[in-house]
Amino acid sequence: MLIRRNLVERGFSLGALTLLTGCDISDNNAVQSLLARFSRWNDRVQEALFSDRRLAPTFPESMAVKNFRYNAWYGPNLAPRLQAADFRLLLSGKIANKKPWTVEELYALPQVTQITRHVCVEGWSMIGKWTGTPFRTFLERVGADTTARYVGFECADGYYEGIDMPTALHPQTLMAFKLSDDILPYEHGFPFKLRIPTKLGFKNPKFITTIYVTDQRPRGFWTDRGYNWFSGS
Ligand SMILES: Nc1nc2c(c(=O)[nH]1)N[C@H]1C(S)=C(S)[C@@H](COP(=O)(O)O)O[C@H]1N2
Ligand SMILES: [Mo]
Repeated sequence: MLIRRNLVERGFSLGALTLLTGCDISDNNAVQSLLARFSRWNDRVQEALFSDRRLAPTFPESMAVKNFRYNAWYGPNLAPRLQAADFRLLLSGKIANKKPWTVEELYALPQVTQITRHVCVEGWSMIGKWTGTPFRTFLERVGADTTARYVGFECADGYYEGIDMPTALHPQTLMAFKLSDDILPYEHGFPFKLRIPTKLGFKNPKFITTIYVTDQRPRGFWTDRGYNWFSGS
């Protein structure tokens, strides 16, 4: 446990190091490639240590905030406003039934509630209450090949992310339809977002329009900009 903690912390401080040291170090290709190599090694170790039995902490309802903070690389006024009437969730890759899903169909899935902490690398965290269907339930419904290695996401704002299959099947990984008992507001990802309490905030994609199952590791918007791919426990 202690070892895992250290590795995870080292993963985060690697990102912090890159930020802190600024241009000098990032101009240096040798240092850059060493950091990248270390980061990839770190991803492999974290992936190997990941256990689907290890749960993120949950909290009492009284600790959940009502007005959850918004974040994206642009302001809330520019956030996509996906409309229920014409929204279709597209599926591709190693999935048996690729029929697109409407909001009504999604919201008819069985649901659970969880109160967990969202941690953003930008230095804030917040406890929220999310309600939705376990992602595992959805993947089973559509006949996803759960022996494949990854699940990838494409989003309406051009964001993209991916997670390893053990994380996709983790019992706390949700397709969240509600935040604080209300249908997810537009800026938080209506009609749903992926809520993964074992991961940093940037690995929780919003405005998802396509889900695909693949053996090739999907790229991530922030990973392409220097953050660690695994970024979680
Ligand atoms: N499509 C999309 N998803 C995204 C982002 C984004 O910019 N676009 N930002 C990520 C980051 S860095 C954070 S901290 C959370 C913020 O989610 P929230 O607005 O619901 O708090 O969304 C994540 N998912
Ligand atoms: Mo974030």
